[in-house]
Amino acid sequence: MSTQAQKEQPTKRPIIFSGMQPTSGAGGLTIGNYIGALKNWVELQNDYDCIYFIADLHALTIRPEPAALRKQTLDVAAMYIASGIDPDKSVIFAQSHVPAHAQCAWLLNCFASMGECQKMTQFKEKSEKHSASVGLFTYPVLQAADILLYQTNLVPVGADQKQHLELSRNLAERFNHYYSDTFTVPEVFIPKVGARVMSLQDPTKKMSKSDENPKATIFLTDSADEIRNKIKRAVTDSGTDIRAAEDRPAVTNLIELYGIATGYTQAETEAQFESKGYAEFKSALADAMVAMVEPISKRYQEIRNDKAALNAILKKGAEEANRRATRTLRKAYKKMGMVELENV
Ligand code: ATP
Ligand code: LTN
Repeated sequence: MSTQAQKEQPTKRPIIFSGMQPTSGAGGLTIGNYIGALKNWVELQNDYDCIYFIADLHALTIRPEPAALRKQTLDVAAMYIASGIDPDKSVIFAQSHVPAHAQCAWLLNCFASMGECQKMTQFKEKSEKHSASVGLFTYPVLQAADILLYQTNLVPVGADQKQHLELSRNLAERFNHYYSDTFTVPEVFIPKVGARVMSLQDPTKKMSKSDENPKATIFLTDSADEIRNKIKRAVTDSGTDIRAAEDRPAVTNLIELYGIATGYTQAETEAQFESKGYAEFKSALADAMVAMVEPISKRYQEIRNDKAALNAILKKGAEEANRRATRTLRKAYKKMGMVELENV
């Protein structure tokens, strides 16, 4: 190859893949989703080949209302873009538009053991609350298929996804060992700060979009007044000082949120509020949260209202995702012994 041609070859950037379920109820995505995942996805776009999807097939494990699922899938797509995912830089698509996900999940189902799925914490927790479907049981296998189909190098997620990612890695390694190299073994990327934003009402629980108590969660669509009220009502620890410590989980969580929204370190925040009480700290935190969330919720409304543009983005994303996923699926089929038809 000539030097000129070499220069023109685009350098292959590592592949980033991640997604969220459209199981958001009325509220949509939370500041936990934003801080633990979305915010990092946006930052990674300039240096990596990024693919972000909406896990609508995963959402079926809790059997949502069809109309709600349809709406929430578009809500999540709009929220990705409002948060800064740029459809000209990253691939954005819905899982159900790429049949290879369900197909690859079947292949991996034949590689995963019952024991591996049974020990998943998320499955154990969810199946204790409701009677579980087989889909819920194999949820992490579908997640592995999502990731492995794109030859993903790095998966940016919050801390709660670590165990699922470990399973994806194990399945990739097992498959490669059995049939020869087929899938890239992905690494997990968990942010140092904000990987586990806690509930405002129970700081031992992670903030979750499906929490029954609306005061526990700040949604990215909340108004400034709603945000201020939720922070005012957030539980605190005994004592009055603004100091993070293991036995002060509520204040530690609020200090971490303040740091994320303002850029201050924990020590700087503690120094800033050294002789001040909760009321003053909470009011500053509320200002910082409103400043972080307001621009996102404003952009969100505009994007969500333009259904044709959203549809076009998802269509373009599905085309690219199908192209990439089909290539990997074919490779896996071939290695496993499926007959390839000629002239198709
Ligand atoms: P659900 O309540 O429906 O289980 P969720 O709010 O926990 O939803 P997910 O769809 O499971 O959200 O997660 C989407 C992404 O956001 C994942 O990468 C997850 O790790 C991250 N995430 C979710 N909640 C938090 C949180 N409280 N702190 C940090 N990251 C989070
Ligand atoms: N289980 C994930 C959603 C998800 C996902 C993925 C994340 C499904 N498939 C692939 C990263 C990569 C969750 O956030 N609850």
